Parts: sequence; structure tokens; C-alpha cells
Amino acid sequence: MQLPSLLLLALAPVLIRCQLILPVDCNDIYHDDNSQPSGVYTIYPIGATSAVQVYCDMTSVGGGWTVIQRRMDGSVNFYRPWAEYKLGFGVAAGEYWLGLENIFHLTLRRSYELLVDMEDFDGNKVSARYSSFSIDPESYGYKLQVSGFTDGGAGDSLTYHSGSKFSTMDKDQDAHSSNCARLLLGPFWHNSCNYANPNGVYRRGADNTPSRVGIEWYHWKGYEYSLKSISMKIRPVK
Ligand SMILES: [Ca+2]
Repeated sequence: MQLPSLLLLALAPVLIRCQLILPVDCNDIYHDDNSQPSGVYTIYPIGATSAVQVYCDMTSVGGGWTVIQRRMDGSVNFYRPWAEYKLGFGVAAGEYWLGLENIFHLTLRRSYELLVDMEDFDGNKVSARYSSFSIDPESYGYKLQVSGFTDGGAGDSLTYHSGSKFSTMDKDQDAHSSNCARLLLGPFWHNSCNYANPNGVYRRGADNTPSRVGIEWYHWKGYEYSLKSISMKIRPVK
């Protein structure tokens, strides 16, 4: 009769170790083996039952970046309601949004920095980096907290959004009298309204009909140029 509990006792350290090695983010995977390439991996942002596939950038400025948002070919529709921005959508190997709840739990657990990489249709690549990035819980509207800008050629189109709640077409929490997510066809942490519209409509470069609805980063390409690609990625501050 004693044997099963003895066995469990003997196994306990192994079980505990298995739980501890579940990666919370791409940085955990990178530190486990820094020779692993960029690609799709499984992380556990909220615990053992929260497995989610993400794209890990293992090469940009030191590697270990967890991609929370990515546009690259227009294959995924980003004009979606609150419930989908909360849970996440898309494909880890392509375009996706990690989900506000996942992002909240990640940045609750650790202090993160943010890197925004982007490219235009002429092959020019620039970035914007922020030394501090977090979002508040849903009860506070997933409010964005971002600061500590460093210019990688893109200019700063995000600090203006810091302190803003997240808004979608069906949940207006922005500072504008109208609904910025509807006006710009892109759910985001809109203020009144925006300098960045990374979740806007995928279209090819310069286009102003209709105006300001593309994937924009104002301080690099203005309001009427939709980027070829953009990705937002986070990494724990060392
Ligand atoms: Ca509003």
C-alpha cells in the first residue's frame, strides 16, 4: 500500500522540474539553447495550460524576441472585434496578433522592452525600440505603457499612444469623439487618434483612397503609406 505514494514522492522532483522548464516566452527558449533559429515555437504565457504558438526572432539585436504582432503579406484580416483581439488570432508562421490577455500576463510577470521592425516596398528597413513596455489588465482597458524610445530610423510614432486603452470597432475606449478603430480600420491603443496604425488595412505602399487606413508609422512614411511589413516583438529587460 505504501508503494504508490513512495513512487510519487520519488517522482516529485522530476514533475516539478518539468513544470519549471515550460518556456514563458521566446527568451526562455533562446537561453535554453541560443543556437536555435528564428521560427515558430510553443510558449506558456499564463501557465501550463496556456500553450500558444508564436514566432520567435532569435537574431535581431541579441535574439530572444517574442513576436506579439506581425504583418507581412495581407493574408490575415486584422479588422476584428474586441473578443478576438483579447484572445489572439492568425497564424504563428505568418500574420498574427498574440492576444491582449497573453500580452498582459507576459508583461505582468517580467519587465519587457519592445522592438518594432518595419519595411517599405523598396526594401528599406528601419526600427523603433522602447526600453519599457507593458499593458494593464482588461479592467483598465489593457492600457498601454510604453517609454524609453531609441531611434532605429523609424522615428517615434508610439509614445503618443502610451496611456491609451485598447479600442476596437465594437469597443471605443479612445480619446477621440468618434471611434478611431472604425475611422482608421485598425484596432489599436488609439489616443485621438494615432501616429501608428499597425493593425490597419494591408495595401501596397502609397495610397490615400480612402485616407489613413493603411499600416502606417507616421514618423517614417507619413499617413498615406502602407508598409510592406511590420512586427512588434518583446523581450525581458536584462
Ligand atoms: Ca472615441
